[in-house]
Amino acid sequence: MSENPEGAMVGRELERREDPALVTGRATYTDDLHAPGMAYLAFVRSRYGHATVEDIDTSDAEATDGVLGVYTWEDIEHSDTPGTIPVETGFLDNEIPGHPILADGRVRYHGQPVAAVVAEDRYVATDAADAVNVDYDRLDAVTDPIEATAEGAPEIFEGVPNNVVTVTDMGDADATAGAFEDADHTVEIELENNRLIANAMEPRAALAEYDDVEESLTVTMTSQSPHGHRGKLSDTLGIPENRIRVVAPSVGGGFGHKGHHHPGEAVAAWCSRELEIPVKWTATRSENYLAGAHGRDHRTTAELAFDDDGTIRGLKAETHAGLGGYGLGVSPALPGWYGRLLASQYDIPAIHCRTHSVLTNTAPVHSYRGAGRPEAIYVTERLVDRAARELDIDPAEFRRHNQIPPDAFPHETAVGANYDSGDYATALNEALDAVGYDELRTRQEDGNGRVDGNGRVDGRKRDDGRYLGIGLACFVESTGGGFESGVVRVHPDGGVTVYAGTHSHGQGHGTTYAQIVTDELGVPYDDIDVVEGDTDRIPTGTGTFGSRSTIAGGNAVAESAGEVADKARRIAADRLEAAPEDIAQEDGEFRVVGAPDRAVAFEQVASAAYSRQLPPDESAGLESTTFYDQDGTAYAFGCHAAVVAVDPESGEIEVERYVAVDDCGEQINPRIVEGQVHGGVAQGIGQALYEQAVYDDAGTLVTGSMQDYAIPKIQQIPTMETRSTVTPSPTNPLGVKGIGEAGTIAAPPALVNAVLDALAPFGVESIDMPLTEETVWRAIRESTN
Ligand code: MCN
Repeated sequence: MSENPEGAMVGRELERREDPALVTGRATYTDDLHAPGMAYLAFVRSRYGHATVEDIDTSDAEATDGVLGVYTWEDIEHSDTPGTIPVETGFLDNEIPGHPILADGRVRYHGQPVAAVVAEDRYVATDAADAVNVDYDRLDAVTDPIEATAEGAPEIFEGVPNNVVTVTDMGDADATAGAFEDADHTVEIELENNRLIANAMEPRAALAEYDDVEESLTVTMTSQSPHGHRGKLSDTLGIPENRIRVVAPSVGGGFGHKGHHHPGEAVAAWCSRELEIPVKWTATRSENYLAGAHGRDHRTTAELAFDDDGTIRGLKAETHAGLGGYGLGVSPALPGWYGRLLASQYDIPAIHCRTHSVLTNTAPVHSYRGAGRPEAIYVTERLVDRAARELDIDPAEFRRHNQIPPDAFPHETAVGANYDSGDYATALNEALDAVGYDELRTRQEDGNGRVDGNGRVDGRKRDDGRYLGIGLACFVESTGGGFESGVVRVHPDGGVTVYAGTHSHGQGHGTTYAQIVTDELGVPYDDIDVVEGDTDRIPTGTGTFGSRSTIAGGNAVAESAGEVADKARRIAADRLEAAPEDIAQEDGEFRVVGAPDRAVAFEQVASAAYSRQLPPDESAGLESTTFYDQDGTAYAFGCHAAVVAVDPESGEIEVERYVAVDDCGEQINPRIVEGQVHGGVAQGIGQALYEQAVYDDAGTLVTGSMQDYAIPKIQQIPTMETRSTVTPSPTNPLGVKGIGEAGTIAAPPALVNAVLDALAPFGVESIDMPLTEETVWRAIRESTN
């Protein structure tokens, strides 16, 4: 690493350089863009959850002034385009076709695109879409993933018996059964991981521009994974990848669902090719609710086996995961991977998890911030609390007793996860210390000696009539994975551009990648630009999801920067007639050690790299490309603690304290790390207390707008107290682990455990998210009656 003129930048709490444009409204989003001659696309969407499409009458829409085209599946079929977003079926038990970009005679979820209308004006397009008359024959619908597997349930795809696309077993069923037989105690819980909808500031949008002379397509769109979208557009439209450019400008957040390929972008591209004009589509918020990929939707029965002294012997889980009406990409396989994290922080000798991936008449389900890890940790942390209560052991003590000790890493769990490094007890202790755990428990126990009507001591009850609850969530999070490209290019004037295959949509890569490169290269931070989100400027990329960017993209740009720094040093040595090992880099110059007057500026070296002044065995140019592939998975971890006050009369919950202790290895920028924790916890609070996508029995989404689907407002988010520990990851040279999803993983179990703790005097043992006032009130009434 070179000496930076400004001192080391990695580890500094720099403000995000991208924020001024974002917070002053000057950033460019897809819907801000206008192309000459551009037309607007609107969809006719299915009104029903399950139906055959008998007839589509487009005549009124076609006759509307300003309408340029009205299209159905027949038009797609006749255009000799595949027209179907593929499902990666190789690993599935059942062959399911992909998602047709317009309905091919059947609709399988409310909101599925049935026809497309392109018009000169956005409002004309919407009105004309309303004028399309679709004749449906309704079919019975099923929206619950357990009911969908029952005998006689409506069949969603032919050839997929009981709507089960695949069943995945993880761990050792026999060993787990043995552990359960031998253990002193077992507890069982049933729980639902509620279905969620992503709420980015800009809903999904695409501006498609087909060039019929070049036979090439440019799609500017809300993407977390531009190269991934390019590949899917290629498959769906039959256009080779080298003729497609995907650009992702500011997207206003993604939270997972902008990594998946939906019909909207592909239909916009198809219409642009058909009409030979640019076509823009911007989903309304309600369209995003109806037909953007949803998240979670697990129903689980789980059991824990443990001994009198609190030692966990085994864990069993059986999960039905709703996939929605179609698979999208790898979505049918995703539920099968979730079991990989069920060991959480604990040394559990035997685990078995069976997951059923089930079609339902609902919007497709794919990854939503956390993608399987929140679901797994929720199961384990709920079980652990339940077991501690069964033994009347303090839940912190129960956890501590079972945590994998720091000297046991690397550690392979019973479900095959290879934990790289960890110090779980320290994170737990930090959280307990920060929240003042012992004092809170003493306060709960002492209470004021009240006895409720059933003769139970309710020490948790406070003078204001509300009940005090404390909840913990210890967690691990698999982060990183896949290769990533990182290019560092020094221009002849010494300026630097960094290109990475990831995409920042709120994470601040423009800041953190520049921090990494400035340290490696020894050039000023402000001289480094970071470019992401353009398949024509970046060689290739996997994209941003799975909290992988810092590990994969960060190490890719670090390695490239290191190679460029080595070459710059060799060129400087040649110009200074010294050996490279005798060259030091200081204050933007290369100097011969011991001869400070013999120096050459970085700019001169850059210029020499593009001239005939190169050393004889050096090639021209000063840039490097790395395709970085991480060695294993980095497991971030932490412990979050929530303190709640629950009013038993109204069911209202107040989150009085929220403490987050996170460990993401070395931190590039602690301020950004903290911001990521804040955002993730806010989303986790949303899942725990407010959010749920609800369908009625006919498959109609009844939470189709922000009036019905409650995302938390700022006054519902408590002030968070954040701390961190640092356990470097041996999987990568920067020693980093991801942080982008930690909050969504930890907050739901911390909060639900806190509320169950508060409700213990009422005998409430289980409750499902979201913990609305009504849910809490009913749980109290049902358990005390
Ligand atoms: N970071 C760091 N040191 C570390 C780890 C991370 O300084 N040890 C910094 C990174 O350099 C980066 C940020 O923290 O600037 C997040 O990094 P990382 O954990 O690698 O996660 P990704 O950048 O891959 O982001 C993905 C993750 C996911 S999967 C979702 S979903 C998500 C999230 O991040 N969606 C977000 N955070 C979001 N934040 C915003 N504002 N908007 C979204 O849509």
